[in-house]
Amino acid sequence: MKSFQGALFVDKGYLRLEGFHPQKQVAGVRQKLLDELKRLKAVPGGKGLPGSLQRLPLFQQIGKLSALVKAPGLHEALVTPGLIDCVTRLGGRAPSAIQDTQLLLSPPSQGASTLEGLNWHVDIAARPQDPLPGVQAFFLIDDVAPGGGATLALAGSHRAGAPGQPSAARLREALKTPGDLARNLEQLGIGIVEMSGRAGDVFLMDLRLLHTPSVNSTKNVRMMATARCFFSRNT
Ligand SMILES: O=C(O)CCC(=O)C(=O)O
Repeated sequence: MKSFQGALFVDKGYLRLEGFHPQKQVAGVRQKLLDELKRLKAVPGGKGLPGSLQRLPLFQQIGKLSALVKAPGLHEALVTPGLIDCVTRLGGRAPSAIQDTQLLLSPPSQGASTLEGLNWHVDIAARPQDPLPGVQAFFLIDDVAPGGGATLALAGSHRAGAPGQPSAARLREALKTPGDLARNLEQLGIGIVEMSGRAGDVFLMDLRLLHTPSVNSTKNVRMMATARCFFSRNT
C-alpha cells in the first residue's frame, strides 16, 4: 500500500481499495450466497421470503437475513494475509484480535433511498486522541450500486471532539437536524461515504467512524460482509 493512502486513512478515517480481491475469488463466494438465497427464496420477487423477515424494521432485516444464510469459508476467502497486511500497516502493528467475518445481506426493494431515519453509530467507545483502536473491513461480494443498501460512513468523524474539530455533540446535532444532511455535514468538514462499488472492492474504516446501514432501493440483494480487527493498546 502506498504511503499516501496511509495519510488519507489518518485524515479521512477510511480507505477504498478498488478490486482488492480478484473477481474470480469473490465470484465463488457470491455463487454460494446466491444458492443459499435461492433456497430461502430471498431473490427479487421472492414471494417466499419469510413473513417474519418482511415484517421486521428495515435494518433488522439485514441481521435476520444474514443469519439465515450459511457461508462456510467466508472468513478465509475475505480476510486474507494480504488484507491483514494492509490492516497491520495502517495500525503500525499487527491486530491483536480479528472477529469472525459477518455477512451483511439486505433484502431487495426496501423502499426509496434516504438519508433520514438512519442508524448512525460507532461500534466501540474511543477518543480521537487515542491510538487507532482498530480497523473494520467491509467487503463487496457483489456489485453494489449507489442506493443499493451499502454501508454509509462519515469521513472525518473519528476526529470529532479533537482540538480544532467540531464537537461530538455538534456532529450528533447535525445528524438529527432535518434538511440537507450532506450540506450540513460538509460545513463541519465531514463527508458521507457510500461503500458502493464493484465485487472485490474493500473498504477499510477506522473503528471510530460513525456509520450506518442504508436502505436498499434496488432489485438486487445487497451482498457485503464485514470483519473487525482490533489493536492492543500495550504493544
Ligand atoms: O449493514 C450495514 O451495512 C451496517 C453494518 C454495521 O453497522 C456494522 O457492521 O457495524
